[in-house]
This record gives sequence, structure tokens and C-alpha cells, in this order.
Amino acid sequence: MSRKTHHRACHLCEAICGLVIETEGTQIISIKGDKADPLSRGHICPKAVALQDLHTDPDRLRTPVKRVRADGAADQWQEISWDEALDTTARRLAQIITEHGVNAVGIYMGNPSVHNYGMMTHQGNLFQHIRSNNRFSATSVDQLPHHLTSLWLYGHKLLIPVPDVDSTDYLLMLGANPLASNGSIWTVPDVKKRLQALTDRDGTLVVVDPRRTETAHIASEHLFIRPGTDALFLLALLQTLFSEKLTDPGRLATFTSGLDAVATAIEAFTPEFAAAHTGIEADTIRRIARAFAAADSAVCYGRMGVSTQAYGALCQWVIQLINIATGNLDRPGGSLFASPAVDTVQTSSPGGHGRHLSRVRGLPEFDRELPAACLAEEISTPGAGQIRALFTGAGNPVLSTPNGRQLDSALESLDFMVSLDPYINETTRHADIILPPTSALEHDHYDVSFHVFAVRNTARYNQPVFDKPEGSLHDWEIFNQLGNRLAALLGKPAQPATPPHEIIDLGLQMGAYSGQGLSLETLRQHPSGLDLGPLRSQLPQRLATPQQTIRCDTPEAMADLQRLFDAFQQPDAHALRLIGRRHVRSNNSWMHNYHRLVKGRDRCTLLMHPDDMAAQRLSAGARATLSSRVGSVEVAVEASSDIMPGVVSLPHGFGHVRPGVRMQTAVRHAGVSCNDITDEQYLDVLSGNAAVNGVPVTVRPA
Ligand SMILES: Nc1nc2c(c(=O)[nH]1)N[C@H]1C(S)=C(S)[C@@H](COP(=O)(O)OP(=O)(O)OC[C@H]3O[C@@H](n4cnc5c(=O)[nH]c(N)nc54)[C@H](O)[C@@H]3O)O[C@H]1N2
Ligand SMILES: Nc1nc2c(c(=O)[nH]1)N[C@H]1C(S)=C(S)[C@@H](COP(=O)(O)OP(=O)(O)OC[C@H]3O[C@@H](n4cnc5c(=O)[nH]c(N)nc54)[C@H](O)[C@@H]3O)O[C@H]1N2
Ligand code: SF4
Ligand SMILES: [Mo]
Repeated sequence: MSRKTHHRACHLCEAICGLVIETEGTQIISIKGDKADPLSRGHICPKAVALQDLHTDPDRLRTPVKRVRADGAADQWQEISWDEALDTTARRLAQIITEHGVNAVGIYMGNPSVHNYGMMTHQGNLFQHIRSNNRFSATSVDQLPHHLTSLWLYGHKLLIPVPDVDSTDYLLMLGANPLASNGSIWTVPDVKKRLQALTDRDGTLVVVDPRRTETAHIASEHLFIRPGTDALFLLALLQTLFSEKLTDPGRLATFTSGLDAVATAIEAFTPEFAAAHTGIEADTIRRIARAFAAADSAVCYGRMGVSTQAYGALCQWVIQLINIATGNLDRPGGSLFASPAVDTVQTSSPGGHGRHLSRVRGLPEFDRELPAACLAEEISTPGAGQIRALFTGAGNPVLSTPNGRQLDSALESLDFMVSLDPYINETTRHADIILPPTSALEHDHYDVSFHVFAVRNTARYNQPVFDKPEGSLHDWEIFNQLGNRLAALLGKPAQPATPPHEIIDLGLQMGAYSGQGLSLETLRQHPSGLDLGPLRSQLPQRLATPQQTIRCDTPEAMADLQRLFDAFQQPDAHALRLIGRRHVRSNNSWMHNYHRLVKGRDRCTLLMHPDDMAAQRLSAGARATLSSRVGSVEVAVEASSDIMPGVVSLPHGFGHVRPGVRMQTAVRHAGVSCNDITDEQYLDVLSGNAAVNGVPVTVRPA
């Protein structure tokens, strides 16, 4: 058998590293970093090898299955043909739509769908026939506040500027741990080296986090912060910039308005007010504000930890205002907008907010999606518009959305559920039919999502590593075929099966580099990717706001300041707050089935400060009961002085003990689900984003 060398970008996380994969026949011989990739420069993390494990995993479904209910005994799964699977699914969906309307069909799309370009380009083939108000995704357990803020300030949900890490002098980072996550809404492969280069050139990295994380360990300074209080810290920084006359928007001033109104509205958010709740001294806050303003270039960046909290949208809004007020938006060394070759800012809707509300709790939609925190109640509350059928695609909401147990039991009450997923996991075990796509290495790849957040403009298209197995379907083909079968039943026209690469080719030819002749053909000739140059200043032209101006005094955010102010009139009555954490060998809920990633020490432990342990008479390794308003789990405690007193940390994505999960290795490393503790009622009410960080909890010896 002949050896072959393949080039392929890793799609597992947002770093989109270039890989070189050696194969012999159907075997993978090696997976290495691609040194010729102009973005990732050879970087790779331990998860890249999981591409092989995922491909060869015997638990990965290769054929559609249907669940057969057996009285008294466990449900059985029966392999069925694609025709039967697609016909049955289309028929059941059509029945429910005809009887109860489109809102009776719920849709939940998970994180890997944005890493899979066929899913991005073709989900509309199905969803155009199900224009349901009950659409959900992982966005509202994650980055929703970023999109909302970008819509308000820059006119488009995807116009999110990223830190220019390679040339900044000062990076203030909150609620992110890129050394574990490899960066998020910030495609920054090889981030550790880039951050080390920043401190090596005498730049400053300040990390604000309730845990002294891997990233905090390489920072110039780390500040512990009480979970959920970042908005006070950020407002105190901005208030200091205004009151000490340290603001200087520079060239931004000609197309920016409203900063004066913000300055007046936030006068009460002093460093002293913040200090009382955040645990960061007022003098420290003033020092950081002055250093930020004095740096030749500086950028404030906040991610997951400050989005998934009760004031997530305010946090993201103030972060942008700090960068604007100091003139660091849209300038080298500050934050910059990327110019991707396929520009989703041009090809997608800008987004909208609150155009409809959820039926039960009245939560606002964003970009036609409702908060995932209200999915369960929309299934279990009777009445017109109740969800009776659910489609899930590349998602595991039972483990990834708050109060997973509530959703777990709600799913059992559905009339019909179908999952587009390669595994029988905590969520898909409730499906009537599971539609498994080809493995990632069996289809081609172009990243449509993450170049828009990348630290350098590059483009890369990769051919499949392996042939498509006989009789299998790609995710995009499943969307297309299911969409057409549903269309036929509803009396609507069919869509042609245009493959994703043709759509990408069109996107390239319509995009910013078409003048330079960029097309799919050019990319085919450069399998390690093409360098399209560094990020550049491009405001106001890049703005998608009506007058190409930035209005800083966003009415919704200004109104939310009162909610924040009122909430912090009393000291926090809760002794302990729960936060999450990520590990470089894991990825949300679905990377626990590969031995080489999960072997070793148990990672699903509750980190706790020794003082808090002593107060509860807990010794290291002891079992403890972690409880919140919604439930309890039993978990081993791990002592750590890297965690702030009053804070405990449990990773999410574990809890594979539920009956019927067909992931042998994951079940042996089951752990408990953090989202059996997080609370579906605990939200950032402004955005609807789940507050999975900062949840009030108690810990007692088990
Ligand atoms: N407590 C707490 N909860 C959290 C978080 C947290 O930090 N703490 N993080 C949140 C975040 S940031 C996110 S993004 C969400 C993730 O939440 P989800 O997106 O709901 O969950 P994942 O764990 O990413 O599950 C991915 C699913 O996609 C399937 N899959 C993988 N690749 C493919 C593919 O190519 N095609 C198809 N069809 N399926 C595929 C996997 O088998 C798995 O079932 O979790 C959120 N939940
Ligand atoms: N290895 C690995 N990589 C991943 C993932 C994974 O699961 N594993 N998931 C991917 C996904 S879907 C995403 S969205 C990204 C997320 O990427 P990041 O945003 O970098 O995510 P985390 O590593 O969870 O870092 C969040 C940090 O916020 C801190 N934090 C919690 N609460 C608060 C708070 O109230 N205030 C402050 N200031 N900090 C707080 C936590 O201690 C943690 O260090 O990672 C992606 N990459
Ligand atoms: S950091 Fe790891 S998981 Fe992320 S893209 Fe690179 S190799 Fe893949
Ligand atoms: Mo995420």
C-alpha cells in the first residue's frame, strides 16, 4: 500500500491548526503540525491525534439507527437504511408541522456545527421548511453577549474585533484561559508563544480570573476576582479613565458618539464600589486604568468567563468601550477586525434582538434563536406553540445547558426526536432516529467560521483524507436530502444538491481577495494555506451601522446599568460560587471516548481552596455533595490554593453515567455533570445568555 501525505486543518477548536497527516491505505500513520501553515506555523495540541481516534472509534455510528422501545427492558437500537431513516423523519416532522404548526418543532444546534462547513452552508436546506420560533443553539450558553454587543456598536453580530497580540504592549484579559482553550472568538494558534513573546518584549499581560489558571501563570500579573462581578471592575476602569481624563479616542472620534453620556451614566461605578464586591482593591483598579491608558497600544479582551455570567452583555459592552475610549479599537496593537477571504459579515444577516419572545418565560430571541436555558420548559409546558418534536444537530444540550436533568426528562416527553450526530450520548439516546454523518476525515474542509476572528488573514481548503464510504452521507447531504423529502410532503420545491465547495468558491470570488484572483483552484494549489497578510485598520468603512458610525451609549446597555447597581447594594450572601474550567485534553462533552485523551488522573474534580475545605471539614480527595437550587452531585474534592477562597470549580461536559450512553471509554471516565448544578433561571436577562459561571452553591461532606 502506498503512503500518502495529506494536508488538513484541525476543526476541533477555534485555533484551526494546519496538520500534515500521513496515511497508508486506510491507516493513519502520523498527525503532525503543518509548519507551512501561515497562521498556525506548525502548532498542534494533544487533541489533534483525536482526529484518528474519532475516525476509528468503534462506538461511532456508521449507519442510521432507530430506537425500539422494549417494555420493562432497556431500549434497543436497530440499524436502518438511509431511505427509511430520512423518510420516517420527514414524515413525522411533516405530520407535526401540519397538525400543530412549525413552532411545534424545536431545533438545537451545537458547537461542532460551526466547525463543519457543510453544516453551515446546508442547514438552511432543511430549516427553511421549519421556520420555527423555537430555535436554540450553544450560542446562548457561550458567546451571545459578544454578538449582541457587536450588533449594537458595529452593526453586525460577527463584527467582533480581536486582540492584536503580536504587536500589543498591554493585554488585559478577563474570563479566558487560552492556554487550555487555545483561544476563543480569537483564532490564535500557538497562543502560548504569542503571549510569551508579549512579555519578552516588555509588554504586559494582566489576567483577571477567580482561578490562577495556566494562562495566569505566564502573565505579568494575575488578579483574583469574585465570580460575576466583572462588570463592576470594568465599569470602574472606564469610570477612572473618564474621571482622570485619560480617554483619547483619536481618529475614532470622527465617527463615534455617546461617550459623554456613558461617562455621566457610570459616575457611581467607582473603584471603591467595585472593590467592595470584586475583591480587587480600588488602588489596583486605578493603577490598571492608568497603565492601560499610558501604554503605546493596549487591548482589553474578555471571553467565556465574562460572557456566561449574570451581566455578560454589560461586560462585553464595557470591554469595547474601554478599547474605544482609549483609541485602541481598530489600530495595530489594539483590537482589529479581520478581513476573511469568505466574508460571513457580507453573507449572513446582521442579527436582531427581541423580535419575538419565548412562549413560557418571555425571553428575547437573538438572531432568530431563543436562549437554550428555556428549551426544557418549552417542551414540557402544554399549550399552543409547545415543542412536540426536536431536531438536534452536533449538540449535547443535556450535558451542556443549565439544569441538564430537567432537559433530560423533558426530552422523554417528546412525540418525536431526531439527532444528526455520530454518537449515542446523553442527549441523542432520547432520539427516535439518529442520523450519523461521515467522519470529518471523509469530507473536505474550509473553515467558514473562524477566519473572521483570526489574528492574521489566511485561507485554506483541504481535500478529504479518506474516501467517502459506500452508502454514507455527509452532514450537508443529510440536510439536503431531508430538506427535500420534507419539502415534497409540504408541497414545496426541492433544492439542488450544490456541494459546499462550490458555495465557498463563489464566496471567494465575491470576497475581498477576488481582485487578486483568489478562488478554490488557487487554494487547491496551496494545501497548507495562503497568507493574505496582517490585520489592518479599516474603520469606518468596515462598520455595518446605517451611517457607518459607532453609537457608544447603547440604550439597552445603559438601562441595564441600574439592574447591576441595584443588585450590588448588599454584600453577597452566598459563601460559595461555582465556576467551570477547561483542560487542553478535553473538548466540551464529546472528547472523553478516546483513551489517550482521558487516561491518567481524574479531571472531573471540584477544586476548592484549603480554607474553604477546612471550614467544611473536608480533606483532599474526600467526596463532597455539591448543591444548588436545582440539584446535587457527589464529587471528589481537590485542594488548590490557585482558586480564590469562596469559589469552587468543576469542569463541564462530564456525567456520562446516564443509562443507555454508548461511549464505552467515556462511561468509564464518567464524572458528574456540572450542568446538573447550574440553574436555568440564572441568566444574563439582558442577552438571555445562561450564567453557568458564578452559580451560588453549597459544599458538604458526602
Ligand atoms: N457549565 C458549563 N456549561 C457549558 C460550558 C461551560 O463552560 N460550563 N461551555 C459552553 C460552551 S462554550 C459550549 S460551545 C457548549 C457546547 O455545547 P454543545 O454544542 O451542545 O455540546 P458538545 O459537547 O460540543 O457536543 C457536540 C456534539 O456534536 C457531535 N459532533 C461532533 N462532530 C460532529 C460533526 O461533524 N457532525 C455532527 N452532526 N455531529 C458532530 C458530538 O458527537 C456531540 O454529540 O457547552 C456550553 N456549556
Ligand atoms: N481544550 C479545550 N479547548 C476548548 C474547549 C474545551 O472544552 N476544551 N472548548 C472550546 C469552546 S466551545 C470555547 S467557547 C472556548 C472557551 O475558551 P475560553 O473562554 O478561554 O474558556 P475557558 O478556558 O473556560 O476560560 C474561561 C475562564 O473564565 C474564568 N471565569 C469563570 N467565571 C469567571 C468570572 O466570573 N470572571 C472572570 N473574570 N473569570 C471567570 C474561568 O476560571 C476560566 O479560566 O474554548 C474552546 N476550546
Ligand atoms: S489547538 Fe489542538 S484542537 Fe485546536 S485546532 Fe489546534 S490541534 Fe486542533
Ligand atoms: Mo463554546
